[in-house]
Amino acid sequence: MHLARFHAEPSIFAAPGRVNLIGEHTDYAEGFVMPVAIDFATLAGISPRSDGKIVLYSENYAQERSFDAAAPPTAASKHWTDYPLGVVAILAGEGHKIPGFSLSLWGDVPLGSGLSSSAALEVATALAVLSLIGVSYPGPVLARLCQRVENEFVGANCGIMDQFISANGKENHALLLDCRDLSFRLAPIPANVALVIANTMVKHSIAGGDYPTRRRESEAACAIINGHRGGVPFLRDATLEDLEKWGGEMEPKSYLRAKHVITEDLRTVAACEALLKGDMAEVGRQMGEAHKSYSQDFEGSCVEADLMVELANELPGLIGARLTGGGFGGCTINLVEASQAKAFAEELGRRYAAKTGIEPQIHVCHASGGAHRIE
Ligand code: GAF
Repeated sequence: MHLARFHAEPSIFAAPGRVNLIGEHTDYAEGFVMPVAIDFATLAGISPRSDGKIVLYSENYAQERSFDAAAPPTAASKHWTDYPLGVVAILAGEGHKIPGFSLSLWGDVPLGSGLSSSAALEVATALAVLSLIGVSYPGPVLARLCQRVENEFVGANCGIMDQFISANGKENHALLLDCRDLSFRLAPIPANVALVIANTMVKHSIAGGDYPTRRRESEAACAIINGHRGGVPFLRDATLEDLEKWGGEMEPKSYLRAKHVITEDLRTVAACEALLKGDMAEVGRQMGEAHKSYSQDFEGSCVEADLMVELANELPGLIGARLTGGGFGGCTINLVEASQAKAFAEELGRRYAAKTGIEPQIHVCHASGGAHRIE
């Protein structure tokens, strides 16, 4: 498509979406997450132009937009171009001179389903633009730049998980990330375990509404603990004892949000240890606990996602199920014995549709590699 539209052979880059196995709303609290890159991805094809323009084309939206490379927009406009333009703005802010280029985008990460379509778009675009200007950054640095696109350009107050796994994922592995220093451990996913992603079809968004509210509530609890004993700039540094001591001074909702975040860090590290030992029953148990905490204490779930998890728990082959991603809709992640995955997916879809009248999309996936150039 790029060649036909722009009459130039593109360099092509791919960046995957992600599913988070465990560790929700812990990344911006400098805690732990354990995501996996998935088979859905965004592709970005790029070629230079000599007319000083940045021309962006989205195959998904069937839309082309043109900008002046010498003076690209510096503010978001709630349009899909915000993501590639945000990448341009952040890279320009880093001192890179951005030349004219044509960029074609195509992706199959389902939009608004909590599988990080926007992170995939940012990372694919960043790799493409960086290759054009002959710059290469280590994966963690690339992830941080793309997180800044969300925080500083798009205006979404997210953490680093999604961009990090898209840039650094490894095939057949989950990645335990310490969001404080960006160190990570890779834990192999056994070949007899499938990732079944079940889309509730309830739209998820982090840009407005509940995501920033939850973040504020949990940070308010952190500030109270920090006010008492210091050394707790983030909930990562707080303990359950802290919560018991000073929880009475917190708004009840803040207390519950903090309880989720503090216990989620413990569960996430425990789940990684279990995965490294091949103890899948323990991984599944931690995921089950994580869902309860996400739903009841963090109030980050919704009726449909709770139902999807409940139905999964009735089916043979399930290892663990929970709502994944930013919350309030989107997808559940189910670890399922591979030999049963197809039957599990069909039956889950059938039961969910029968109860809700909503036809869910259910995907049997595997852990894919991180962003790369397609030769
Ligand atoms: C969204 C955000 F983008 C992540 O940074 C993370 O906070 C997640 O929600 C919740 O764990 O995906």
